[in-house]
Amino acid sequence: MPEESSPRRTPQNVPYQDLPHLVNADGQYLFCRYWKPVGKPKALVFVSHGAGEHCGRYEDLAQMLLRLDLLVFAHDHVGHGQSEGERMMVSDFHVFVRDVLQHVDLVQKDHPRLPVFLLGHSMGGAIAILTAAERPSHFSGMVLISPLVVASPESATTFKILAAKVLNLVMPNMSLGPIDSSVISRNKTEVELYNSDPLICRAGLKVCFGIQLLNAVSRVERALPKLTVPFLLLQGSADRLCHSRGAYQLMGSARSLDKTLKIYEGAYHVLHKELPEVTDSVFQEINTWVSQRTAQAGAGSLP
Ligand code: XOV
Repeated sequence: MPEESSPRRTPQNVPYQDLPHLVNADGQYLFCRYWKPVGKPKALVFVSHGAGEHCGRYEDLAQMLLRLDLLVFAHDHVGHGQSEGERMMVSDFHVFVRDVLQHVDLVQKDHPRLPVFLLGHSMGGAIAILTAAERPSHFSGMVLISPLVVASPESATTFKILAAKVLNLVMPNMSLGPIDSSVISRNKTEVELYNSDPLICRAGLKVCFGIQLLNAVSRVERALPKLTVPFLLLQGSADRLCHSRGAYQLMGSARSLDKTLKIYEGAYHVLHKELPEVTDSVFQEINTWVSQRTAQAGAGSLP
């Protein structure tokens, strides 16, 4: 049968030939997004989304970075959004990291010598940290919005971790239950958008995926003392999905000389979709931080 008659399609049944995409090292098709400035970009930014969500949720952040003349690019991680792979499954957490490095290398081929930044939220933050750790001095900076650094004390008690490890051997596909959407954000509109987005996987987190998240946490912990990339870290004090303890651990352990932490008192997990006073500040902080680090030599002052 000729190839044209059976094109690869997204889980939503759209042919990949009609969409920006890449093929990863396992032959899986990943849906990509690009926000390209009209002129020559000042820098590149890869956006790394979190567990269960997709990169379309970063449209507003990408538009803001685009207005700074940055080329913003992203893909839906394997098992997410419009990419292939069983929903919220990954053979090993490193697959996420490997795919990000492939995409970064691909875009950098067209833009050699431009600085590259990473922006990651939650699980996407853990991916960003591990990506930066794998390529010391490759990345010019990293923006982390409530990154996954420690396992949440609620979802991962010592007992639950042990139970998950045992369960993974006998029932890897058992559900640990879905993320409670009310703890995502205090902004009711954003919780509703999360609950109604067809590209979000709201099914229960499988034991085998929980194990990969725990692997990520322990790899991040080991990577931190080697981390030298400049970063901006934003964290809500009332975050119940990624505890603020993780942010303090990141600040304390990372070797980076240029590191900034901003805590949002009372804010929940998805700071870029929180109450307007929080989200406006998040956008402003990211704008200022990135602007200062992408300015032409002599144009700005840095710590
Ligand atoms: C675990 C386990 C761990 C957004 C995201 C991981 C929130 C969704 C958390 C669960 C079981 C070990 C949940 C939140 C991305 C990180 C989500 C999102 C669960 N943000 N995480 O806008 O990535 O939509 O963690 F065994 Cl560590």
